[in-house]
Amino acid sequence: MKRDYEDAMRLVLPRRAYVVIRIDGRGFHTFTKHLERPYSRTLADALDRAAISLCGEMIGCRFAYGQSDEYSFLLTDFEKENAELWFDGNVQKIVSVSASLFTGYFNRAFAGEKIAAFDSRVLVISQRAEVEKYFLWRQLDASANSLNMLASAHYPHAELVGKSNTEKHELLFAKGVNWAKQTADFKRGRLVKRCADGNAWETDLSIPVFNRDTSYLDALIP
Ligand SMILES: Nc1nc2c(ncn2[C@@H]2O[C@H](COP(=O)(O)OP(=O)(O)OP(=O)(O)O)[C@@H](O)[C@H]2O)c(=O)[nH]1
Ligand SMILES: [Mg+2]
Repeated sequence: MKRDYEDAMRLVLPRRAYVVIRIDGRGFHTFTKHLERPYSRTLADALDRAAISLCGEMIGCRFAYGQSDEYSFLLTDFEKENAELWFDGNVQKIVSVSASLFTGYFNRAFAGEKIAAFDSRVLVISQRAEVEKYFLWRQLDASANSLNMLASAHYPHAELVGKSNTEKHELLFAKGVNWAKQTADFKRGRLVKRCADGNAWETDLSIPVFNRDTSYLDALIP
């Protein structure tokens, strides 16, 4: 049974590569229906608390980047000769346990009536420059999401369909709303990184625009 059926589905990550685990809220369009619009601090705080707890459980976690209803964790196993890979790189273990831990921690922190669920996926990236691009990509998505959320808090969906980002900025401007003046972490996302003591984890809510200040990610990616 084990060899014929379990082992047949056993997928293992390669060693000494960059591993990204992305966790994303399931159906959060509906889950967040009654939350603060455009941006909910309650939601962001609960996601941050869950990310901090998960960072502390994963082997080889370097940092995590969060925005909207998602968090991406970077794991590495090559700084030391004998460094371990979380669950020895067993993909099914990594995605199922990361999703279940994050879900548990989030629901405990959020303490809502409905239960939130999260999916998890794992990516392997071989080149450092591509890891940087991955996080630039998620941050571009953060800004796009944040503009859409702001626009849809002021205009009905039908008026925004097919509108470019520039047009959305203009529509908001017409109502005296400026996206640029919104809280930094709702525009750029948030980071969970190790505290100076090297043990605990903390959030950074005032991260730069990654492709404007490249030194920030540069210092974090091994
Ligand atoms: N009210 C509110 N909603 C938010 C906030 N951040 C994210 N969301 C919601 O979360 C959704 C996340 O989008 P997606 O992950 O693309 O879609 P989803 O509905 O979660 O669907 P799946 O991820 O495919 O399961 C957004 O569409 C928003 O509706 C927030 O700060 N406030
Ligand atoms: Mg989602």
